[in-house]
Amino acid sequence: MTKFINPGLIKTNRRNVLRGSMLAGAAALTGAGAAVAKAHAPRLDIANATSKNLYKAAAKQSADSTAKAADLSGYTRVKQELVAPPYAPVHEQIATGGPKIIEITMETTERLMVVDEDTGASVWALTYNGSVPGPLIICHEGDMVELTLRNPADSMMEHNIDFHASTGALGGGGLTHVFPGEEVVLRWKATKPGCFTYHCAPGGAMIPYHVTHGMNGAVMVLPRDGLKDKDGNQLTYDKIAYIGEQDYYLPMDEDGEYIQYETAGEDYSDSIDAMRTLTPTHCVFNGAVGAITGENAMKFNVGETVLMIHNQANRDSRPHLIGGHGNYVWETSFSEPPMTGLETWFVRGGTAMAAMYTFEQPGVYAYVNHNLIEAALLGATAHFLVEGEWDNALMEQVTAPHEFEA
Ligand SMILES: [Cu+2]
Repeated sequence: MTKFINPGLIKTNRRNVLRGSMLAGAAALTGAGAAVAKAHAPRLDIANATSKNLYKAAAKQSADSTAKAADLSGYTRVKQELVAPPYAPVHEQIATGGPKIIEITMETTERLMVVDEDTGASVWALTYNGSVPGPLIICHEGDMVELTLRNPADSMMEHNIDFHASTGALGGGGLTHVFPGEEVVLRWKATKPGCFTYHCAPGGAMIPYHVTHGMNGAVMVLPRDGLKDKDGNQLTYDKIAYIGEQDYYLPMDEDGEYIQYETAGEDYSDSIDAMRTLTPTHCVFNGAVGAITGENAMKFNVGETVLMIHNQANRDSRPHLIGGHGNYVWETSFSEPPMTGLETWFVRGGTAMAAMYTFEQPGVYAYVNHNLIEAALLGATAHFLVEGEWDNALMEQVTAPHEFEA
């Protein structure tokens, strides 16, 4: 079947579309992408209307498909209430009962977000459910995820979703294009256990534009019998810390001040220029500088085990827990035995991964991208505040700092 993908609804032209297309061959140009709008005055209504008719045609084609209906017998339907990061939805670590169809709903909310209060940097974030990253989705291998994706009527742009955990149709991206005021329902089967990213992928240069405006998140597909070490022993966690690392490329004026925009999408051409540098102005955890530091620190107790899920949809990262370790680290699949005792681990750009640690000492732990420039200057730092009894056997300040005699 054919799906029409409009690679750009805002201030674009055919040359940009072709140069930016990551879906050559998969994307049929609609011509709407050639509707060049004036800078800062995108004629989205025209572009949207043109594409909409083509989408309707594609939907009809899809409806005429002769493919066999999926056998849903044996599945139980459940709803998963998604929650804002850094928290995880209520879930079972070890699946009880048979496979489930997990119903979730996400809205493609476009909202102005402050990225750094100190500099006034802000972004018209493109989000799933209003947060950067989008909410964490959790299921088990063999379950189906049934997503209702709703694009609010007051949105400026079309959106969709590509689930790296799914199989077919550009990860569902080809079947989920929704224009403002539309909703779509996609069901996909979780066949591979692990943590996976999901992100918006409307086509062409709009793909990195949406992804670097916050439109990404993670799915965790647990093995039905839960996590195991290399010898098959059960591993469980007490809490999840869901970290979405976001690289932003925010346009600046000649004076080096961050430009403020009136509406979502207005920064499109400036953003494309900034993105071309491949040099992010910010690398932050959960949308903004300080989103998980200071008063926003996550709280744990000594003896608690945390599963740190790290999502980076666009760029490599190297998380490190200062003062702790990755006791068990799954950089790729839950089918592989976890690596153990890591100091720093790796997030391939375009993935989510998991690391497990049990706290042994109280205090403040900094969870950072150990490119320390990105951690300290660009924002990639989170704080974990851990309470409990200090263990002198593990560490002790034998003598406090004092002047020594020369
Ligand atoms: Cu989008």
